[in-house]
Amino acid sequence: MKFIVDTDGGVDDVMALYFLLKSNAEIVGITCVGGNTHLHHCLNNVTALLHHLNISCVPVFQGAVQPLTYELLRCPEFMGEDGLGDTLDESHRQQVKSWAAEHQIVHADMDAATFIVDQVVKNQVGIICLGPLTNIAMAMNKCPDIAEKCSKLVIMGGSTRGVGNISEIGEYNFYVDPHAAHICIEKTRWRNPVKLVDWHLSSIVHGVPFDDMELLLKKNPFLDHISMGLMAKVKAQDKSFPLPDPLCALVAILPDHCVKVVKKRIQIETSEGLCRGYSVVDWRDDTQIEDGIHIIQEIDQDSIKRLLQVLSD
Ligand SMILES: [Ca+2]
Repeated sequence: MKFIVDTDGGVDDVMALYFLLKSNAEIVGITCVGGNTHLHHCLNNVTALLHHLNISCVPVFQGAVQPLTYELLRCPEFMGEDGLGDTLDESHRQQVKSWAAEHQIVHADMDAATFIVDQVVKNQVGIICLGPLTNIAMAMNKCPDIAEKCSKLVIMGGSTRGVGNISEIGEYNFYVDPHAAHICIEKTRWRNPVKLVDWHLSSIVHGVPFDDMELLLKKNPFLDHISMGLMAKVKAQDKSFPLPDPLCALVAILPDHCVKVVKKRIQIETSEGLCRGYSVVDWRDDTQIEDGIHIIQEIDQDSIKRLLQVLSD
């Protein structure tokens, strides 16, 4: 199946893209959105990965600089100013820029939402969403038909059990652009139920033990370098290393390895305040419902091992 990857260019986004590209997933394009870092840094980070892997056949598109309604809220304390822990020096950046220009990696003639509409309508591609959902909501607003055409929508976002990361109960992607999450999760009935990889799954259920993560990164100097700062921050406050975006990528290309999935209605709190961005799940009704989101609750260990193996290569 063909996919667009929509990303906000942080450390785990780059890991997810690394996993997808190394797994030979059919990526027809990468769309960037302002989130963990500013849009221009996101473009640079994605092209830095493509340069590292010497892949020049995947086009990159510029999307939204800001969320639909709120001001952009980044988290440089975790991912640095540039989204990769400020680890790439200026000469490396310049080298990547020249390479990207030479190979025409970034397509400035088409914005991300237009590319998404074009590919979904023409080719019924799926979308893997690793950042705030601004680009997808803009594509929906531009052409509501994409809901009927999109073969698969897999989203990293939300927190279905009340444990947040950017606030007490708010997960970053939904918190930053809750209006876009509302459009994509609550308002739109997609052809196939949305698959949701939430913060609870990423941090509590499938957090990777630090020893395992450090062993893996030792074998991959590129990923090790960009994740040094994040690793130190996470070690200081968490019990394990979460891989939200790589898990989202895993669910997209190996859906049969989701061993526990529930279908539930979810609403998104859009107003400012304590519960901003919260993904409110209706856990009351256990009967089958017509509409609803597939919340991934557990992924089998074999596929997690495969993910870690690819990341260490
Ligand atoms: Ca992300």
